[in-house]
This record gives sequence, structure tokens and C-alpha cells, in this order.
Amino acid sequence: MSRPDTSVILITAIADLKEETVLALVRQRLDSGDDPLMIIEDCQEGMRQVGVRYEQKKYFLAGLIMAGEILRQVMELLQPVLRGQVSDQPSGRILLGTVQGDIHDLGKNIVNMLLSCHDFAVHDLGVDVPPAVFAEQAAQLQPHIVGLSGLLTISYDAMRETIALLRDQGYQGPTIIGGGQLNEMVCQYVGADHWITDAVSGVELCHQLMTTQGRRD
Ligand code: B12
Repeated sequence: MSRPDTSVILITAIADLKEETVLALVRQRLDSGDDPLMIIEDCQEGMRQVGVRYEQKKYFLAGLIMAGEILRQVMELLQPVLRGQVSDQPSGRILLGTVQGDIHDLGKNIVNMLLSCHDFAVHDLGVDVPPAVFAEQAAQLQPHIVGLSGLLTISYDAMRETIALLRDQGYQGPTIIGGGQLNEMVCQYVGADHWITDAVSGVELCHQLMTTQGRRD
């Protein structure tokens, strides 16, 4: 299915790193009642295109930093609208963090925000989180779900190590890995139960897992 014009324009503005244009477009779309989740989806595609230009050496590290700053500002605009949305589905405790060696946190923060809007109690450990810290916090908080975020290829080993340690130390609940570059093969390598490449499916999956577990304690 092709994207509507408003999406294409926003995606292009992000890919071109046109900060003011992006923010104006997002404000316009919010004013006209557009779904903030659709806006997030477009931003993710725009960021993917920034990544491609980085790989093609059309952008350098400064381009990635600029893109990150633009998305952070977009999320500030979306946050109040998202917070107004409520849910009555079963929710629970989630331990979340970006794994060791990786400092990408914009996607993780979006997931945190959406889960919190859906009444999940999210304990976010931040970025570059060592496996031992995940394991320690899991033992303390007894989360229903553990979510690991990572965008770098090198973060797969940290994910694998984290999940092995969590299992070793008795965590029996579901583990989800999230990040735009993930796939089934990575999920198997890492030993996670589920993999997710967008926040909306992530929230849906967490609701499903809570229903299966059938508990709110
Ligand atoms: C912005 C950006 C940065 C910013 C990050 C700012 C920040 N605060 O996060 C900065 C400048 C810091 C950065 C640094 C680097 N980056 Co960078 N970065 C990006 C870029 C362009 C966008 C990432 C992003 O925010 N996407 C938008 C968000 C919304 O999408 P997302 O993260 O995928 O999150 C969504 C889902 O995945 C999901 N999700 C995410 N986590 C979780 C967790 C759970 C539990 C669930 C359910 C769901 C979920 O929900 C989110 C919302 O829908 C990507 C390109 C790309 N294709 O992603 C490169 C990219 C990830 N970076 C890359 C690289 C190489 C680097 C550097 C090594 C560059 C360098 N030479 O220093 C460093 C690494 C630093 C480190 N140690 O981590 C490469 C990674 C390549 C690889 N395969 O390893 C990419 C893919 C660019 C590319 N195509 O080459 N980067």
C-alpha cells in the first residue's frame, strides 16, 4: 500500500534533516487530528533513510546526531497527545533497557512512553546496560516481561549474554528484543522469545503476553 502524501513529505524532510520543516509538519498533522502512532511510523522510516545515507557516506556522524535531535523534538510534541490515550487491557511490570555497548535510546524511549500510556509499569534502566545489571534488577523487580533494545550488530552478543544470565539467575518470564535491524535469525541467535521492529507491535505483544500469563500482580 502506498503512503499518503503527508507521510512522504514528512519522511523526506527527516531524511533531508530539515529540522524546522519536520517540526512544522508534525504540528500541522497533530492539529488536523492525525494519529500520533502514524507519525511515529513515518519518523522511523525517515530515520531509516538517514541510516542508509550514512552507509552511503552521504551523511557522517553529525548527520546521525542531527537526526537524533530532530526525533527527540518530535517526541516532545507527540508526548502530550499520546498521554491522553488510555487502555483497559491487562498490563504489568516491564524491565526495559538498551544493552551493553549500545547508546541508541530514541526507539526505546518511544516504547517506554507507549507502554506507560497503556498503564504498564516500566522500569527503564537506560542505555549501555551490562547483563549483570539486567539480571540484578530482574531479581529485585520480578517483572512480567523483560525488553532489550539494541540497534548495533555488536549488541546482539550483549543481548545473548543478558538473556543467558537472566535465565541462569531464575527469570522465567518472556524476553523481547527490539530494534529496527532485528529478524528471526537474530532472535534465535540471541535466545529471545520474541523480536519486534516497531513500538506499536511491541505494545500489542506485551498485552498478549499479559493475557496469556493472566495476571496483574
Ligand atoms: C539516530 C542514530 C544515532 C544517534 C542515536 C541517538 C539516540 N539518542 O538514540 C547517535 C548519533 C548517538 C548514533 C550513534 C551511532 N550509530 Co547510529 N543510528 C541512528 C539512526 C539514524 C536512527 C536510529 C533511530 O533512532 N531510529 C528511530 C527509532 C524510532 O527506531 P528504532 O530505534 O528502530 O526503534 C523502534 C523499534 O525498533 C522498536 N524498539 C526499539 N527498541 C525496542 C525495545 C523493545 C522491548 C520493543 C518491544 C521495541 C523496541 O520501537 C521503536 C519505535 O517504533 C540509525 C539508522 C537506523 N536504520 O535505525 C543509525 C544506526 C543504528 N547507527 C549506526 C552506527 C554505525 C552508529 C555508530 C557506531 C556511529 C559511529 N561511527 O560512532 C554510533 C554507535 C554508538 C553506540 N555505541 O551506540 C548503524 C548501525 C549499523 C550496525 N549494523 O551496527 C545504523 C543502522 C546506521 C547505518 N545504517 O549504518 N546513532
